[in-house]
Amino acid sequence: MNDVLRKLGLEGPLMGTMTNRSAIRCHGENLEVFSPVEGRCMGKIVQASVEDFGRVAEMAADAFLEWRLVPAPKRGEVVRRIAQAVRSHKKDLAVLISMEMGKILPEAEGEVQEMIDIADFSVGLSRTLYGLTMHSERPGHRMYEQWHPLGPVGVITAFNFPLAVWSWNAMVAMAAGDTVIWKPSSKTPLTALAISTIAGRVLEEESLPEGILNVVIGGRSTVGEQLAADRRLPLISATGSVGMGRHVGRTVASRLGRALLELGGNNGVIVTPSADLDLTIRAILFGAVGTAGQRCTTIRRVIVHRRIFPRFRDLLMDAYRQVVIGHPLDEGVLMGPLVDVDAVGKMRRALAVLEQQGGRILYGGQVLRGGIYDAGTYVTPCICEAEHDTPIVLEETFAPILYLICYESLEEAIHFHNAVPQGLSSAIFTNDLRESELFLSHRGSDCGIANVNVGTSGAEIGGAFGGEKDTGGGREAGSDAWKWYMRRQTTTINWSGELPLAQGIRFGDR
Ligand code: UN1
Repeated sequence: MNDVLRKLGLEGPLMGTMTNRSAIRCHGENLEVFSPVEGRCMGKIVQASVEDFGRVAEMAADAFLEWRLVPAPKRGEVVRRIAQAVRSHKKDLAVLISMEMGKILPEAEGEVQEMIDIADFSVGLSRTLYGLTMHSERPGHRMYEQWHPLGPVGVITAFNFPLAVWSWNAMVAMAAGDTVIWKPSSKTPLTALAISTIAGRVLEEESLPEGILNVVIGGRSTVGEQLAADRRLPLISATGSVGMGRHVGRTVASRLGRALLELGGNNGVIVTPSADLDLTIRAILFGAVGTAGQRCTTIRRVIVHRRIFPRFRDLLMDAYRQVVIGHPLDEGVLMGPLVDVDAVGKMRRALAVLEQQGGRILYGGQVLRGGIYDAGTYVTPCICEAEHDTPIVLEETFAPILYLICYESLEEAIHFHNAVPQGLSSAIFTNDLRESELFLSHRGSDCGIANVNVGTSGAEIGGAFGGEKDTGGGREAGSDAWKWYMRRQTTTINWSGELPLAQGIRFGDR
């Protein structure tokens, strides 16, 4: 591990801010970063104070004035070089992610790949920031809309995707001509400093001004509050819990800023009698147990037709019994630890509440002990039986707990599916065209993502990512999500020599 930290430039006492590649002296409290894998301290960081944040915000605002002048395709060229640099550090970054938050190495490598993909996407984007042209109702007039860089953008991210979520924002924002101030989760600051060093080196080699990509590591109540309230930041993109999003959303709204919120999910899948059960079980296993149930896209509810319920339940329990739980860097391990002991406590409490509310644990949910397990962060993934409206089922517990719910008709299944406050990702497993079309129709899933015969997690970057209701309504990553990061301007040009008014208004005509 020390070797990886050295290769990524993370030795010695670390500062909690970076502007491009330069660390700024910080004056906040010390932060010790513990790995959930063996419970050891991985690094120490002096966090940013409110004043330190202010200095970084000023630099980001100044850098924006220059960065926005670089032609978009040239900005794309810088992003392309960052993607290249990430490719050459893929393995080291993945090991760091695994050790810092516990996901298994293949998933951590997938996360780094997700950054490479969005960077490549943003290179193309830098030449395709298209605006529409429209026909004017007035003779001799031309109308079109154009997209300008927006400003310095604040990005708040969670521990579970310590690299990818920032990159969906930062790479797109860079192509758009914005600068970025990133507040990573205090559980995963090392990954943030590592990628900032890699990207910052490219910015330095390109002789770009300090302050294009910035990190500020600090508490929610200090740095987080300042970031959300700072009028210099026209857009705040926040990923995390519904509670955090509500708070940030309120603060940003009170200054009439733009908030892009990607919050909790409570993702359900419907399994109908025509489903290919082998494929379904494999998809659900990845969706529910992958990242130890700590993705916002994790499958949390499976709504199964009564006729196939017993068979489905038994097959799924068999699959869960095969899951190897252990060191996330070891081959063959499918599930690493939860992010910390606190997360284990929350899982245990949710299971106790479920039982009080009439639900039943069918498999798993134990805290493991002995050897590496003594870190206290390893659990067995859990399958439960519940009603669709059992109160705890309506909440997102960020842990590998899966609720099985029984249904009779597809209309009822869709009702059960949509009857939760969150609306991120969803899926149906069926080989019946009518069932899948109903699920995808306006009478079907109410989520931002709706899949057929594919689980709810593991989305590709090409699509817009985000969800409805308590998930916050934001869209990040591909498609036209870039529009959040730019300022739209509608333009009318009169080349006629006359002054006809729109709507046929005559005003003081002689
Ligand atoms: C998240 O958990 O916040 O679709 C993001 C997925 C990943 C991203 C998840 N591409 O599961």
